[in-house]
Amino acid sequence: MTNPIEIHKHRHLKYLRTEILPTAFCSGCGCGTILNIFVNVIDEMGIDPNDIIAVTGIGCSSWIPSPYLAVDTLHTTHGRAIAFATGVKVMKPEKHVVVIAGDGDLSGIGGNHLIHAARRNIDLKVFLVNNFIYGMTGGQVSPTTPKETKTTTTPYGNSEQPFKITELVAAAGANYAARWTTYHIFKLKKAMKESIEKKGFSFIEIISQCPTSYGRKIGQKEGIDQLNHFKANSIDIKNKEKYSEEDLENKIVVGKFVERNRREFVDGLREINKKLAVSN
Ligand SMILES: Cc1ncc(C[n+]2csc(CCOP(=O)(O)OP(=O)(O)O)c2C)c(N)n1
Ligand code: SF4
Repeated sequence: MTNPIEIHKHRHLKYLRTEILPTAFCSGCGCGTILNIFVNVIDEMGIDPNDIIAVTGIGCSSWIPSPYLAVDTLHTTHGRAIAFATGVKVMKPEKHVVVIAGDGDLSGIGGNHLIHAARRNIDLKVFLVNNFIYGMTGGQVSPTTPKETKTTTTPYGNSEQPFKITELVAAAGANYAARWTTYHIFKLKKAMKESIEKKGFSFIEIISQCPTSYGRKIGQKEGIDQLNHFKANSIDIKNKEKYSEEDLENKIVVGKFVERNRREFVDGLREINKKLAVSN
């Protein structure tokens, strides 16, 4: 009899570039978990990989779609994934255009593209992998690094206020914005499905572990230490009111922050084109 685990394994291999496996991610990194969840999502939703265009920037998280996903991918420059993805979506609105990249990439150098894509409400699915650091380059401070944290570029502690990215994207106008962690695999999977089904700018901030460039600097040496931290410190957005603003500083608020049905950007362009065609 065929081993069911083998069947399971083979069903998902068609979504991956098997010739370059295993991945280059460090042991215990959250990037592998996110890749795994995304592959399960497209498989369970029955999405044809030919209908996905994955766009990414530069960083460890940017390696989740490229080179590992066996879909059309655009591996762009640092911070510019959303700008490229915007062009792709305008020209190929029938495709699922998915962006997966890091907090440094999407909220640092690419922060402006992020807020304006949310404001335009363009139908991109953006999965921002927040490991609180510039992982690939060895642990420099990022816009999401918590206050007081010692990094290679803040050796005496980070004096800056970190971004609350999900709140920022929700306020900028996205149709869907949620935050989950790599500990919440089933909830994250459900959120990815919801975000793909939702037309408009859909955003999930995925809090993820980087034991190599972040965890070991904050006393959480192994990936599992960071997962335990996520588990112990996450609170559901539904219970947020029970906490003071000060208490919330050290918590990870998870859940769906916004879901609405504002007009999508490419649809808006089409409406204008139609009006122009009638008047000419
Ligand atoms: C224009 C430009 N500036 C800087 C870099 C160097 N660089 C490469 S990856 C990276 C940051 C990666 O951090 P993040 O986007 O958070 O991804 P992670 O590696 O943590 O997943 C930087 C600064 C670059 N490649 N291009
Ligand atoms: S440096 Fe960090 S983010 Fe990059 S692969 Fe290693 S653990 Fe993952």
